[in-house]
Amino acid sequence: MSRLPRLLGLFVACIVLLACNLPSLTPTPIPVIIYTPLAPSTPPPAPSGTPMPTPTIAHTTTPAEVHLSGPISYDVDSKGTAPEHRAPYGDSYKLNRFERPFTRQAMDYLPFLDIVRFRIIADATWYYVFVELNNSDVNNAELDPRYGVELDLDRDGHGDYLIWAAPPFSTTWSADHVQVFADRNHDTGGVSPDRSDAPYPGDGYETLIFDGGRGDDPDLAWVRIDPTAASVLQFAFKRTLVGSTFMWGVVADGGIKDPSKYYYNDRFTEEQAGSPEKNEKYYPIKEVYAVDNTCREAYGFTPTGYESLICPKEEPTPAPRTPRPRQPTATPTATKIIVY
Ligand SMILES: [Ca+2]
Ligand SMILES: [Ca+2]
Ligand SMILES: [Ca+2]
Ligand SMILES: [Ca+2]
Repeated sequence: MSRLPRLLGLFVACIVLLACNLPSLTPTPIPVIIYTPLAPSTPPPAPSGTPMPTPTIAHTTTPAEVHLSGPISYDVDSKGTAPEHRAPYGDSYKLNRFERPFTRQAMDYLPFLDIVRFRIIADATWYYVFVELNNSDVNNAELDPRYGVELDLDRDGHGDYLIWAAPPFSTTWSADHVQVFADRNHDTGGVSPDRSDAPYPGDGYETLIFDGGRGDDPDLAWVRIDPTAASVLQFAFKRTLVGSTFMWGVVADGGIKDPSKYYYNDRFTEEQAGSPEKNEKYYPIKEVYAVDNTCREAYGFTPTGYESLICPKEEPTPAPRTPRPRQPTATPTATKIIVY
C-alpha cells in the first residue's frame, strides 16, 4: 500500500514532462470539403456500335422538286469501247479534259463515273445541274466517288468554285455531304488553263467555304439522286453564289479526288497521267485515273466561242455556193470547223 503514492507521483511527473516537451496542442480548424456532382459537359459515350448523333443544321430553304430538263450538253460515252479497255476519243490532256471512267492500268470500265450528258436549269433561288451517268452505282463502296460542278465566274478558264459531293447519295435533297471550295489565290489551271503547266505547285481549290451546311449560308448547296432517274445526280446551288453569268462543267472523280490538285494536268505530266486512247503514246491511264470531266458551257451570255475550255461547237454549215468546175482528180471533202 505504501507504493501507491510513489506511483501516483511518478505518473504526475511524466504528465508534466510530456506537457513541457510536446508542441502546444492548439486546435486547428478541420477543412470541410463538400463534394457536389459535376454537371456533365459532354454527353456520355455511346455504347459500342451506336453511331454518335450528328449536329443538326437548321435549314430554311430547300431546293424544289425538279426533274431532268434543260438544254442537253453531251460528253463522250465510253460504253461502246469499254470491252476494248479504251475510250473512243474525247480525252485531251492538254485541255485538262479527261474521259477516263476506267481503272488505272487495267482500264476496266466504271460506268458510274462515265458522264454522258449534263444540263442546267434555274428558278428564282437556285441553279439545278443534272449529271447523267451510264449507271446508278454512285454509292460505290470501293471507289467512294465524288461528283462535282466547276464554275468559272469571269470566263477566263481558271475555275473559281467547285461544288463537291460525296456518298451516301439518296433521292432526298441533302446538304450533309456537300462541300463548296473556292480558289482564292487564282491558281487553278496554273499559268494557262488551256495547256499543262506540270509540274505546277499550286493549291487548286484550297478554301472550303461550305461544309455540309456549315458556312455563311447553311443552304448554299445540295445534292440528290433524281427520284425518277437513278443514274442522274442533281445538284442545287444558290444563285447568290455565282450571279447570272458564268461558265460551268461537271466532273465524276473516283481516283485522286483532291480539289487542291485541280487541274490534274498541271500536277501530273502527260507521261505520268497516261492516256485512255490506244493510239496514244502513253496508253493506258496511270496516275490520272477513274475520272471523267466535261468541257465548259456558257450560262447567261452568248459566248464568243473562244472562251477557255468551252465546249466545241460546229459552226453552221455555210449555204451552198455555185459549184466551180471540178478538177478531174479532186475528191470533195466536207470540212467542219471546230471552234474551241
Ligand atoms: Ca464520258
Ligand atoms: Ca475564273
Ligand atoms: Ca494549266
Ligand atoms: Ca488556289
